[in-house]
Formats: sequence, C-alpha cells, structure tokens
Amino acid sequence: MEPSLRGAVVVRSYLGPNDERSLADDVLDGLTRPLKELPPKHLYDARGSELFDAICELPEYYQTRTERLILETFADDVVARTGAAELVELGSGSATKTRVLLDAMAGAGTLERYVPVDVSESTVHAVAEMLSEEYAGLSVHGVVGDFERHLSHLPAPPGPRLVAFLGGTIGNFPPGSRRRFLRGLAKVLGDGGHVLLGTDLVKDPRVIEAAYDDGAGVTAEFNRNVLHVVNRELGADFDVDAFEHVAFYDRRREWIEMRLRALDVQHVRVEALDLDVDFAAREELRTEISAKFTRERLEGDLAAAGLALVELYTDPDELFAVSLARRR
Ligand code: SAH
Ligand code: AVI
Repeated sequence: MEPSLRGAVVVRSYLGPNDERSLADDVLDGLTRPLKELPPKHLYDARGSELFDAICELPEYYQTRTERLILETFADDVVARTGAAELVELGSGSATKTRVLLDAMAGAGTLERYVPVDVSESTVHAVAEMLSEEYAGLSVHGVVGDFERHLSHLPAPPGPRLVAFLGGTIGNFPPGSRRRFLRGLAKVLGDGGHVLLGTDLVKDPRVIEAAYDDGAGVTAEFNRNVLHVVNRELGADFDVDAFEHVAFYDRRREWIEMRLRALDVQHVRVEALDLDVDFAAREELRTEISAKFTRERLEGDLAAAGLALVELYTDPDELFAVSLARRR
C-alpha cells in the first residue's frame, strides 16, 4: 500500500518508452488508413493543455462554465450521497472545477485524498502542488499516465472513493471503447464507490458547432497543435499552416468531429517512422470526436458497464449533465 500520510504529496509517472511508442503506433496506424485519423490524447502537450484552458474561457464554449454551475449547485448533494473521502479525477487537466468538489468534501469533514490522473505531466505536477498548498492536511497522489491503461496503479482508497471524469471527455471515445472504458472504471470504484461523469448533451447543432469553431480561432490552433506534436516528437515535416480547422456535427451519430483539411496536395515525411504520407487537396485528417448525450444514451452506456445511475444533475437550460452512478 502507498504511504498516505496526512498532507503528503507524491506524483508517480507510468509513462515510459511504451508511450513514446504509442504516439508512433498511432501515427503509423492512423495516417495509413483510408480516412486518416489521430487519437485526441496527442493534442495535450504543454501548449495543447494551455490552449485547452483558453478554450474553456471562450464565450462559445458553454461546457466548462455550465458544468461548474452544476457542480456548485449539487456538490453538497454528491458528497452527502457518497460520503467520499477520496476524489480520483481522470483527465484532471488544470483541475479548475475540482475545488468545488474538494470544498464540499472538506465542508462535510470527509476529505482525505485527491488523486489527479492525466497524461500531461506538467499539469499533474502543478495541480498536485497547488491543491496540497490550498487544502491543509490534504494528501495528494498524482498519477501521470494514460487513463485507458494505468488505472491499476491507483493507490488503495483510504475510504469511500469518488471517481470524477469531467468536462465531457468521455465523449471523446467512440461508442464501443466508451463502454469498455466505463467497465474498467467500474472496477476501480471499490466497495461503495461512485463515479461522477460530466457529459455534454444533444442540442441545437449550431450551438455545438460554434463551441468547436470559435471566432477567435483558439480551437483551430488547438486542433493544429497535434501536427506540431508529430513534427517535434517524430521528426515529421507537416506544413501546419497549410491545414484548415474543420468542425461539423454529425446529426445521425450525435457527435461533433474535429478534422484538419489539407488546403492543397501535401507530401509529409515522418522521419522516425521512415514513413511517407500523401494528402490530396482537401483531404481531411480526423483528430477528435466529441459525443453528445441523452439520458437514454447515458443509462445504456452505464448499464453496459455494470453501473446504475443514482442521480442526473443538469443546468436549467439542459446544456450539460453530471451523472452520479454506482455499481449495480
Ligand atoms: N477535466 C478538465 C480537462 C478536460 S481536457 C476539464 O473538465 O476541463 C481533457 C484532459 O484529459 C486533458 O488534460 C488531457 O491531457 C487528458 N487526457 C486525454 N486523454 C488522456 C488519456 N488517454 N489518459 C489520461 N489523460 C488524458
Ligand atoms: C476534453 N474534451 C471533452 C473537449 C471536447 O469538448 O470534446 C476537447 C475539445 N475539443 C475542442 N474543443 C474542446
């Protein structure tokens, strides 16, 4: 068992040579497909994480402020129902909404430990330092890792566990992987544990498309950042400015896609993989899907993972939802 001294801060990294290979594997696999694709986790290097934080402040990106409002309204109820002593947060990023939950736990006198989990090493370190300073006596156990592969490295819970997965990041999985991921998540809840899941809701496509194609062009920069990552990490020579940002809502699948469209024919060399990739003029590379949810979809996905909805919290305009669930 991990040391769990009151107020102790530790950060463990589970990223290694395998993970550098994971970018290489994803590029080799994704750029040689008929519809070129890269998984969204590679968007979040230090610059990508900063750009995402800027997105959260945009007027068009309603998700962050709405989820914060929901948490502010219902955090006490979540803590009363779960008695949570530990908050595990997957894809914690800069953890701006986390304080709302930690404050409610502290107010109820149950708060013992916070466990941020993120692939972005710099943010896990920064958040661990900052929150341990802000909350006297709080133990922080940071995990730098991939939430699809490293959940077995979570320390043993000191008491009832609440696993938060906020921001709508669950929507970045395609439907099948989403259910597989939730099954894995259900396993780490332990006895009496709960999950708190933030999801964006189905709504007018124009509202959704504006949120992913803001007037200031921040989302476009965030999207293009993945090409900078591949250039830097794998010695590729993408002409980044020769790709335009595309965001469109797929009404049948009820998800939005971000793509990068080559403005013209482009030949790309990926030195580390000894790979040559050709883009036709206007050919697109998919960089993210972001699924939007209905109550039915949520209940179906949770049930498929052996989870049952305890409460579905939403805002007055029903833009966003935060679901509390436990094992059946
Ligand atoms: N929870 C925050 C941040 C959401 S952005 C919020 O609600 O605002 C998504 C976060 O998930 C980023 O910090 C990114 O680095 C992280 N992330 C994406 N894919 C990941 C993966 N496979 N494993 C761990 N973290 C991941
Ligand atoms: C992190 N994730 C839930 C964001 C989303 O809305 O899908 C990432 C994002 N992509 C474009 N803007 C924000």
